[in-house]
Amino acid sequence: MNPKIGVIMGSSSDWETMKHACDILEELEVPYEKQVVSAHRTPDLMFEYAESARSRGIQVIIAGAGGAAHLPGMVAAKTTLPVIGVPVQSRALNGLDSLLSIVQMPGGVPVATVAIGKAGATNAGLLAAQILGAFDVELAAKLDARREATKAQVLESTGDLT
Ligand code: RP5
Repeated sequence: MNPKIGVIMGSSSDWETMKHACDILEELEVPYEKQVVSAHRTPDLMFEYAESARSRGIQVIIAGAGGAAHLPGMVAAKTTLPVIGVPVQSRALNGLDSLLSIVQMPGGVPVATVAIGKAGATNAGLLAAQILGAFDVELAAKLDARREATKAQVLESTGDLT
């Protein structure tokens, strides 16, 4: 199956976080691709990736980066595909730098920014799937079933309060 979601990250050191987005896409059987694309170290590749994504069949891009996290915003500047930005938890500032770099986009060039770290990456996978699920009843049913399972787990967890 051709990939529908592009998962990119600024460094292989981001993989520990970004794998959680990919885990969700695997679980939901959404075809995706993953690649290291750095805004600062491989800027030409970043532009080429963003410019060619739609013609290659990509429908949503998930971009994770840490520190001076320019990747999601710069990719969004070069495509009108939806871009979801994942702030990776940085060593120096715990990801606050990543979050602010990604979330404070100028009006006109949106990046859907999720939480810092693992929860954000998980939600990026889910949000990407939900965007596709707006036009895909089978995928929407899987997402609904996942929500039901989450609800059941929370309800059952009261039993753990011993
Ligand atoms: C960013 O710099 C990357 O997204 C990564 O989060 C951070 C550190 O990269 P490495 O020095 O670990 O390659 O561009």
